[in-house]
Amino acid sequence: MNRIKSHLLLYLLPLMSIGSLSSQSQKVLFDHDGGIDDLLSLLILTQIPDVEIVGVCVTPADCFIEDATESTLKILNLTGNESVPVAKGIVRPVNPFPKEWRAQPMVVNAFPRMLLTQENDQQISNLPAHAFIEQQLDAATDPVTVLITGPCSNLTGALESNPALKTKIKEVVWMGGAVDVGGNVATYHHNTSAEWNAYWDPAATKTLFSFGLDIQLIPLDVTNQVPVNKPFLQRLAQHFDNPLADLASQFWATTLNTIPGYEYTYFMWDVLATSYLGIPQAFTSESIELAVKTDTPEAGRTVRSPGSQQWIKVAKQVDVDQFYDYIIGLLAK
Ligand code: AGV
Ligand code: CA
Repeated sequence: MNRIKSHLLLYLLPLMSIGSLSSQSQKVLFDHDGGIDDLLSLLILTQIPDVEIVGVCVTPADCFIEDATESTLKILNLTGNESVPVAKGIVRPVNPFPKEWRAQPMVVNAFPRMLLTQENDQQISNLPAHAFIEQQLDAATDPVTVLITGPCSNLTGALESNPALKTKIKEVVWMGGAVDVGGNVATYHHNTSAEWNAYWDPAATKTLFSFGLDIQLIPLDVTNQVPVNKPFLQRLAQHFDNPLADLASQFWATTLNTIPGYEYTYFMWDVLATSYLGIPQAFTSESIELAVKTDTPEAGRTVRSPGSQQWIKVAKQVDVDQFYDYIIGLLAK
């Protein structure tokens, strides 16, 4: 009898530890805006161990919503996530992205693997993204990590509507802002001090910082350290027999013709922010009191502002090798 019991225990132990791991899994609400690296971020997020994606929002910022929703549903389908709900954003931009950038995701939907993958429209929530976030936070029993790789208008809208929901948020990880480096907004009526996600809706950025949330910013200060480069693509290409690595390689290949005049390099902006969920130890951050400018010519600028009491964790450095290795490891496993 005892022998049987101990055998049973041996058999059950691994299952029990899996069970306790999954209850410790990070619940993640992901709000992206359909750029190539946003879609790559979704692909990568699905591969991070112990992450449970509780919903995906698509903000019509660096994309056209139809294309980006299609890509989102297909990526979720390809990775076995057909039950994750998807919500479309309807917040309008104050400063829209250039249309040439917004059209980039159209290309990826024409890749053979994407054309051959079904999308499940049943996954689409009947709520617009800001209301969906409100609903998801309201229903959450565990703290939720909100990962944002586009403008933050949906989360700001949700918390404006119901400020008490901020207690449901463990942490906001946001690719946005530029603190001690120049921005990437190069357009009329701007002095290039802002980053695009913060500039798209400067007032929403300002409000987000005022809620007193635990915000981990992944600004240009740190994303500038991780360009999409040929050595990385060559390493990933070695794994072309792995469908996910192959697809990701093709996504990244479309970014090499980044439009001169803005910047010549496509960075792993959003992918870096996403990796923070898996390898936070690779990042060095500084807690900084920030403020957000909302007026021309520096709308959307995130600036040091001692005394503002808006303490934000700002990532300043990343272990670049660890980051690239981590991404290859996730996509090629
Ligand atoms: O500012 C970086 C943000 C990231 O969320 N986006 C791209 C990433 O998804 C805007 C952006 C800046 N430069 C760009 C951008 C470019 N050259 N092409 C497309 N989008
Ligand atoms: Ca983005």
